[in-house]
Amino acid sequence: MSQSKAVIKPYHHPAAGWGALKQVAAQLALQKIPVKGVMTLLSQNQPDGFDCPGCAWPDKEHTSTFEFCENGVKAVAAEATAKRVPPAFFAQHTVTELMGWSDFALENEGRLTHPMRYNAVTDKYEEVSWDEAFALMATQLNGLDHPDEAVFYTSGRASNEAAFLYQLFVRAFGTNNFPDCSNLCHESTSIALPATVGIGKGSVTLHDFEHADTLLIFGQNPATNHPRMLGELREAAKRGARIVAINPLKERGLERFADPQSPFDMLSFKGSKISSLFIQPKLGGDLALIKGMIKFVIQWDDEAILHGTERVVDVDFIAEHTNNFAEIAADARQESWEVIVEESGVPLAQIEEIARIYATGDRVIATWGMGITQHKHGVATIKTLVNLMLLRGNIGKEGAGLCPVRGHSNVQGNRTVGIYEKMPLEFLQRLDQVFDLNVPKAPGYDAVGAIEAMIAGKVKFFFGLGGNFSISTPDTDRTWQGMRNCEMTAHVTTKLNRSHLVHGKQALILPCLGRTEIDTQATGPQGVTVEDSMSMVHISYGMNKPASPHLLSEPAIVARLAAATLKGGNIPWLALIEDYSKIRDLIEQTLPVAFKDYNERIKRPGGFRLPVPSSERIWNTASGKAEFTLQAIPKNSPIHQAREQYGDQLFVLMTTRSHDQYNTTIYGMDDRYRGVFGERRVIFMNPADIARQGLQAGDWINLVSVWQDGITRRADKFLVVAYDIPSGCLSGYYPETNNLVPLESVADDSRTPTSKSIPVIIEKTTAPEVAHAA
Ligand SMILES: Nc1nc2c(c(=O)[nH]1)N[C@H]1C(S)=C(S)[C@@H](COP(=O)(O)OP(=O)(O)OC[C@H]3O[C@@H](n4cnc5c(=O)[nH]c(N)nc54)[C@H](O)[C@@H]3O)O[C@H]1N2
Ligand SMILES: Nc1nc2c(c(=O)[nH]1)N[C@H]1C(S)=C(S)[C@@H](COP(=O)(O)OP(=O)(O)OC[C@H]3O[C@@H](n4cnc5c(=O)[nH]c(N)nc54)[C@H](O)[C@@H]3O)O[C@H]1N2
Ligand SMILES: [Mo]
Repeated sequence: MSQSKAVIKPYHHPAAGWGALKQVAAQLALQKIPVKGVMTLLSQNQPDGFDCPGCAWPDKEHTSTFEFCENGVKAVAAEATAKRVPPAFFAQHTVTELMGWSDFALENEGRLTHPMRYNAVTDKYEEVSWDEAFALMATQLNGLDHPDEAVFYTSGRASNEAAFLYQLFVRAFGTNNFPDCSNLCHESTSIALPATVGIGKGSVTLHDFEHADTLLIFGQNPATNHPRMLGELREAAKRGARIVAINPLKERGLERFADPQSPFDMLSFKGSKISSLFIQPKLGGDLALIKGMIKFVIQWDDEAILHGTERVVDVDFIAEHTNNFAEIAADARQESWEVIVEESGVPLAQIEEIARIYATGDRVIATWGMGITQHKHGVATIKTLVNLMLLRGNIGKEGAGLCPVRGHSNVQGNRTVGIYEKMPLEFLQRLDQVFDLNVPKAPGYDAVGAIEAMIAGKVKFFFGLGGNFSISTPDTDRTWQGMRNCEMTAHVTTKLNRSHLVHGKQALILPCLGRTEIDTQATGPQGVTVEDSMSMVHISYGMNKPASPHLLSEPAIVARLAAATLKGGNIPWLALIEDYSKIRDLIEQTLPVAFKDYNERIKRPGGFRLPVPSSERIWNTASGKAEFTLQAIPKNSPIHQAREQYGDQLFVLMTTRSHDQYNTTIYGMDDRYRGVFGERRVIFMNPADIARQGLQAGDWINLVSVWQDGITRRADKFLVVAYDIPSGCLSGYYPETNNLVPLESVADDSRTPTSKSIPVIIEKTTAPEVAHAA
């Protein structure tokens, strides 16, 4: 009999609702947060409060009353935890022993309190002073043969102030090696949008959500990952807007939602209906599906021309604002319906239905997440979506536009202020001017490039400003080999995680303040600024007492590292952190248009919006117009090739988040809306596939990747769960399945790992010997 504690029980309630309140109570208990701590949670996203370290979804006005968000509360509770990891903890446990702990168990120990240094003789981390830690890193950095032997990772939670100082230090040191979490996330968006609409950011604001009549939600699970977005969706649905969810997995959270602030929703137990139509393409089928929608629109438009009725495409917009309409219209006319249906996995009648919804909407917003970006053809899919939206002028008008939904709370801001391995030359030259530098101009390593270089022994120093690089990245076994090749690894961090255990020959843990904590510098408490997914920049003040008196802020860590490493130079690193408004002044000097009157404008409640020209129908492309681009439906991808070899034994695996995690931070073992409790090693599978494989729900399987490079990649012992997912598709959780993603399996042009399309075969196995410890 299986010893797993798994309970599989379909969820029939709406998203949020009472379940959310129950989970919040459980999380507060787990983090040992007393009732008065709840006040902290309530001050998040208030005018004088801190920006929620959860997702990048914007706040209503940033001044409105508290919006309840279950996963926001979990994110804050995880940081505000009363539990601590002092040096005494490390004295008791070797790194080898800690490697046997689960990711949940590691972070569940609580907040790190002191800087720590790895001692290879005892295999333990030991307390080190900050001065010593900075001196060690400076010696290591200055001893490299070339600055490019160092890489500097960023996780998108760092503030604009920390990120700007960081990129300035790293470039002054001499490299553009900036792998970041964006490389693993929305990079496909950041490549597709500038080429087509002139800027890599979304064009909509919350105001547009209030005026849209049609919403297309592609490849995104807002009930779990952007719960506050459900408020906008519920309002839209109530207004009569049509909402279409496009997702291979029947995500319960996209169907109904109970707003904890609405007594009616809560007492009726039913909540509000969200999506009016749920389309289930096969994994990676979106490009073909969108092309099918375009083909219908063109067909109906051709009929309108023939009959002299009102045109279906927006003729004036196309003429004034776009290029290449004739080419993509001709391409759509010649595309075969068979190919569209086969490659999308969506029946023709449904493609027609969603196309009709699109074509009859006057104000359409398209949103997307990781279900679109993390595919080999992620960039091409987003460009195809832009084609669709341009057809009817759905960009740059009220109630319509492009809405990539970002992940980390300041991932977009990090890019704006320079965290990018190939920042535009204009920005780099500006740094030279403002700071009298000669920063390197050649592109650095992205995330995948950094791992390849580490494996090849070309990188000796790894520095992480937040995040959990060892397991948020693909090809875990090989990534670990790369990390262990380094001479030194150092992580700025709040909690113990796997990346501290998979370390270089020397290793440092540098514990920092979280965003919820009061950051006191020479001139008093400091605020930091962040940019949300809709380009709104606002200030955030911590309210909690720091978890330990030995913590430094992220800007302080960067400034002190810079001061220790770069002798001479004219940047007064230590003076800059006395008052963060000085850092903001430097950001303004570097980017004078976007950040004009930076320090003044953040005083306004809600902050200010950075310029997004596409919102105004100004297209910063080479031609000055929005570009329709020709995109082919992929017919010979690694998935097609693997299927040729393995037939219906071949499955395509996606890796997603459960409801109880924040990326690699695991809050608990449940995935409430998908009806899974007490187990993370599960694989969702179509019932007919389960039968065809001679399996039953509740059996255990191993997964093996199909990739032609002679490397065996496997992930063992997963429980089979029957689910409403297309035949041939599987879903499992990240990071347990990351070892299956080949490092070389990246999206064309953006190099984002293809975390949503991994070709695998399955093997039946037996239940694990012992239940997977929490
Ligand atoms: N609570 C919580 N909030 C978070 C995070 C978290 O881990 N926990 N992470 C943050 C981060 S960094 C990010 S990037 C975002 C991620 O938020 P999401 O973009 O929602 O990310 P995933 O959980 O990976 O879910 C991807 C969704 O896409 C669907 N999907 C997969 N493949 C395809 C496909 O081929 N086509 C279509 N149409 N759909 C597909 C999946 O079924 C799933 O519903 O959330 C952010 N917010
Ligand atoms: N297979 C697969 N892999 C994926 C994905 C997927 O969908 N599937 N998604 C990808 C995506 S979208 C992303 S964004 C990446 C995320 O990758 P990362 O950003 O690298 O990972 P996180 O899990 O968000 O980082 C968590 C750690 O950040 C630290 N931390 C938390 N708060 C702070 C803080 O305020 N300051 C500092 N310095 N540290 C802090 C804590 O120590 C915690 O352990 O993962 C990617 N990997
Ligand atoms: Mo992300």
